[in-house]
Amino acid sequence: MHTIPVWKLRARFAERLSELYGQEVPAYNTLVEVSQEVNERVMRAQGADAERLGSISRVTAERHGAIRVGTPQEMRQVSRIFAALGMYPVGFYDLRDAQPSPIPVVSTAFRPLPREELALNPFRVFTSMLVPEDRRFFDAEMEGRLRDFLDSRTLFPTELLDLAEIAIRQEGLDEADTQRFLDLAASAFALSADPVDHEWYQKLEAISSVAADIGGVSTTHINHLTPRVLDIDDLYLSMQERGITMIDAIQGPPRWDGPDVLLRQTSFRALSESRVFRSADGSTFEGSLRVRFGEVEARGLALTPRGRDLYDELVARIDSLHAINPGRDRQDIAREVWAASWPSSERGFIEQDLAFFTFHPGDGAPVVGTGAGADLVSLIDQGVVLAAPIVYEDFLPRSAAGIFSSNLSGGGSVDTNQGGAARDLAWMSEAIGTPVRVPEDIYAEEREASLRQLAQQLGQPVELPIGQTSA
Ligand code: OOG
Ligand code: NI
Repeated sequence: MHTIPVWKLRARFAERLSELYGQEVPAYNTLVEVSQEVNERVMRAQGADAERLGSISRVTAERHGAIRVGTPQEMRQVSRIFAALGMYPVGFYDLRDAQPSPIPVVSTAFRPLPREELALNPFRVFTSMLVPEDRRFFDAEMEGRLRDFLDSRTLFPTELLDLAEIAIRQEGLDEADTQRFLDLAASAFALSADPVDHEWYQKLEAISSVAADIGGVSTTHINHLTPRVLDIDDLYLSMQERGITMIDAIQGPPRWDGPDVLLRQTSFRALSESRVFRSADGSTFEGSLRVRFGEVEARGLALTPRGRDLYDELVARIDSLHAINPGRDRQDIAREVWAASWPSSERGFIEQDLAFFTFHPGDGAPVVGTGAGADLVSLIDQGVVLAAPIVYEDFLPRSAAGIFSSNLSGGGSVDTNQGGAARDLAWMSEAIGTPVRVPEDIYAEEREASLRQLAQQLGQPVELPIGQTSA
């Protein structure tokens, strides 16, 4: 039997979803087209530098999608489908206290873990799960009705789940099973033609349109598919030139002259799609829903916990400066704060332990082993060691909240006097039945592994700056 390896299943699945989403949401095709134009422009202008945070073949194929499910059981099932594609849960995001609009979900992202797998195909899916037990959103009666509704539906057919188990066991599938698996998986993520119970949907929508999108319909669906661009400011303007209205701003860090960090995202608003509804008397009628949108992203350096603390502090500073001076453009304030607070080069990020890198032998003359730990920054300055940035592979809760809320149809209702159900990474791990990894732990392991190897190659231990643990 010729086995299609897991990474290829993942790449083919990402392609299938891209085709599907392009048919369902044609503006997505424009977004992909413009993203490719932007990436080609950046490649022409910057040459090899453009590929510092990922090869152009990776970036061109790179997508993230998002789905929303209702129950731990649905979460477990989808986690098996993703495991078959070599994607595992990373990060815990609680969007219930998001501003400006709280969303009754907790989320994780399924993605490949090792660098080599990411390089082969980095497909990831931001996956949110409803919290019907949260009394700030749902009273006991609504919780009960939601549970009954969710427990009675089947998102993923048994045949699909069985094929996922085979793929996990065999680390791939033969061609016939691959095709069947991809057909079933893509159709599980497609928009359903099932009539939507109008009264029930509206009742949920009054609480939260995300709750309605999850618990008001009989299936799940991919709600956006995001290409990666090398210049998101160019993309933003180019989309507007094509007549597509984007949300007000790019979410995340500002554009500036130093290294990009984490993640910058922007989107166009959900478009109205026609759907069939069923009214209380059983008759059906054609209506429309706005839930699916287009998003695009640019990725930067993965920040260390120290870098992340600084990032969070700066975002808070930008917020308070903006609150004092609401007439000023937030982006202008952000650029000033950025320029005043971050080092302007990757070297500075290494020196101050702000971002993750891997380290490799360079062409510089090898230093004679002294036995003592050699200082990494001076080895880099001497050309003995080369630093390669680790790109941020995860998400930002604030941008996620911004993306969610720019697409909400109504304000929803939240009763802040009620208690919320406790949820955290440990809870999510338990619910999925597989450990949810902490993003920074994965980046740190990668850095450690490169330092261990470097120490061997140089024949002497190498020390990270500012007392960071080294190999
Ligand atoms: C997910 C929104 C979050 C991102 O890129 O931050 C997200 C959703 O709308 O379900 O995809
Ligand atoms: Ni997204």
